Parts: sequence; structure tokens; C-alpha cells
Amino acid sequence: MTEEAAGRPREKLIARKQDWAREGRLLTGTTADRETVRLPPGQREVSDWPVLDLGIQPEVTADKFRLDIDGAVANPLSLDFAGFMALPQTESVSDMHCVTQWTRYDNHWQGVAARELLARAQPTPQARHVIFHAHDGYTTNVRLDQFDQPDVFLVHSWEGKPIPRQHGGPVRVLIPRLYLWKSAKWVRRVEIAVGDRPGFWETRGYNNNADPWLEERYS
Ligand SMILES: Nc1nc2c(c(=O)[nH]1)N[C@H]1C(S)=C(S)[C@@H](COP(=O)(O)O)O[C@H]1N2
Ligand SMILES: [Mo]
Repeated sequence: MTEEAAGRPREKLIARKQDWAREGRLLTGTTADRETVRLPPGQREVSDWPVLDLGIQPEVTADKFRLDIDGAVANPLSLDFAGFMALPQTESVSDMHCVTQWTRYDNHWQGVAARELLARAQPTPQARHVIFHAHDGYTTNVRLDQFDQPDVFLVHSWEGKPIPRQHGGPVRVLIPRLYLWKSAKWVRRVEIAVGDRPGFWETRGYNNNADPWLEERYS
């Protein structure tokens, strides 16, 4: 890890990704049917797992861990690590698609299903959006119907081991059918909301919806 990656915002990387959005980099102008085509347009399969973030990789130890699910809910939750791990656990296998072009197949995850959390927190009838807040200050947003899917999890393990710090451990979001910038690492708070609030990349030229098969890279 470089000095820069250890703890200062990577301003050049952020500026370059904003340039990509302005230039429409990697756009093929095609779409694909998710049901029959595994590799979304413009993507390339990799076997390693690249690290992408703003450059600040907080160390969230189990004793510092806290997860709030709040906002437009009837029953706000505030969990410590033991409380999170005591929730029903699920294993899943899914692919990851990053807007910088890499796709990684068949990742084995363990964690708590989004639907478990929603069933406990009980979004109000007006709730339509979810805003994720992370320990490094990163935010990202999805619609509630995108979060409320059977393949969406807050994960703590990858390939049978705790998710390493650089990949967002101890707990990160995983929304496999959207570009990976929607999957917040080091998640601190899941805010259920009535109105939408675009996050870090969504306010810097990246698509609000972010479906890889529709090539929704940029706005
Ligand atoms: N908290 C936080 N989550 C984040 C980011 C970040 O900078 N901070 N970067 C996003 C982006 S742009 C990508 S591509 C993925 C990368 O996850 P990885 O480093 O585990 O591959 O995390 C997403 N989640
Ligand atoms: Mo990304």
C-alpha cells in the first residue's frame, strides 16, 4: 500500500474518475439481458480483487463497530458487532462489477440479508430510498426497491474469512446487480429515507441507478 492510499483522500484519482464521467469512458453503447448474459457490456473479467476507495481506510475494530438502521422506519436499530452477528446469517455467491471495468465472478459471502434488517426496522409507508453512510465519510444512495432484494446483504466474510480492512471490513454493503460503487465499505449507517439524496459519486457524474447491463455508468 502506498503512503497515499493509507490515509489521505486520493484527489487525483477522484479527479480522473470525474473526467471519465465527462468523457463517457468505456461506454459501448449497447445493453445486455441480465438473464442470459453474465458479463455486462464493456466489462472485463479479473481473477484478483482490486481495491477502490477514496484513500481513507478506517480501522473499524469489533469494539468500535456500530450499525444504525434508522430514518423513515418504525423501529430504528442500533447494533453492536455481537448484535449484528446474532442476526440470522446467510451464505451467498455473486459477481461484482466495478465501473472501472473489472468484473469478478463467484464471490462467496456471508452476512445478514437486507431483508432481515428491513423486516426488523420496518420502513414507513412513505419510505422510497436508502442512503448508506460509511466511516470514511463516503455516502451512496439506492432506491429502497433496489436494496430490498434477495441477493443484497451486509457482509462480513468473503471466501470463508473476515473481509479485510481494505475491502471494507468488518462489515460492508453488497448489492451485486449494481455497479460496485453502490456497495459501501465500512458501513456505519443505513438511512431509510422518503426523499432521494445522491451520494459521493452520484454528485460527481455517476449514474443514480447504476445498472451494469444497461451501462448506466454516468449521468
Ligand atoms: N466507504 C466506501 N465505500 C466504497 C468506496 C469508498 O471510497 N468508500 N468506493 C466504492 C467504489 S468506487 C468501489 S468500485 C467499491 C470497491 O470495493 P473494493 O475496494 O472492495 O473492490 O467500493 C465502493 N464502496
Ligand atoms: Mo468504483
